[in-house]
Amino acid sequence: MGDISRRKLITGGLAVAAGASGVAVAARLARRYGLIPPDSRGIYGPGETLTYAAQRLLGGHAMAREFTRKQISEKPFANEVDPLGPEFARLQLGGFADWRLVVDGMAARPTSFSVAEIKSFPVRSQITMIGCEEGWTYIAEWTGVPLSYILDRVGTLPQVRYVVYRSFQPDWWESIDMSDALHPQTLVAHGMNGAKLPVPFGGPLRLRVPRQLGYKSVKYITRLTVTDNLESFGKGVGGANAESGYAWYAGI
Ligand SMILES: Nc1nc2c(c(=O)[nH]1)N[C@H]1C(S)=C(S)[C@@H](COP(=O)(O)O)O[C@H]1N2
Ligand SMILES: [Mo]
Repeated sequence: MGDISRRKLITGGLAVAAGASGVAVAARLARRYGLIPPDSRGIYGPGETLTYAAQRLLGGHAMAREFTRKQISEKPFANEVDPLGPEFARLQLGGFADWRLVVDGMAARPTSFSVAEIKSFPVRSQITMIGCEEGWTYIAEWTGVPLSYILDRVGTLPQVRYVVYRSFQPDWWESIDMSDALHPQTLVAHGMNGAKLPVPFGGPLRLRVPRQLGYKSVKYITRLTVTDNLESFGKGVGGANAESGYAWYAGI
């Protein structure tokens, strides 16, 4: 059975279960299997819960489509960001030698890495599509270290369920579950199309989450925090975008 029809079947099945046996039963099942996204407000965001649950029941390890070199967009579109300010300019002038990526939270060995250290880790490249919720997309080759490698190095504790990631831009932070965090295509990216990751595209470091919409691929990352809950971060819905009404889970 193709992916699409399987997906319809499972989504439909959950919806039928919700209708037939009551939302409470569906909610109890979803909670039991860890299928409730943080922005669902329990059972009151049934749309978000069904999308997330359906995706996770399909198995978290489906790959985002990869393209060929020929399909790389000639003119990738950098979505404009708010001014980065004088401190960023100082760091950039120094070739980002002073940039740090802090990795903390529920880890055996919390630490921080320089960009040079990150670049010394095993690299993976992939040609994937990034898409904005506003409708445009482009295809690029992204190079970086799998997030799973970094999580391994710091020794995340077994109860960890999410990775929260923050940007140099204080208004930009997001989180993903472990299915996406450990996914082989989720990268701490430092390269794009064979060159250093340009600043407009998030350099020096960007989290690239190709299985979700563009807004989950946060630019200028400075901190990764592993945690077993999202309640203590911001308003408790898992990200700046979810706080302003977008879905926390933006799977594509
Ligand atoms: N720090 C930061 N990360 C960000 C943004 C931003 O404004 N600041 N915009 C997001 C949005 S809405 C999208 S769609 C993508 C755009 O990626 P692009 O500039 O490579 O097209 O970056 C995301 N990451
Ligand atoms: Mo976007």
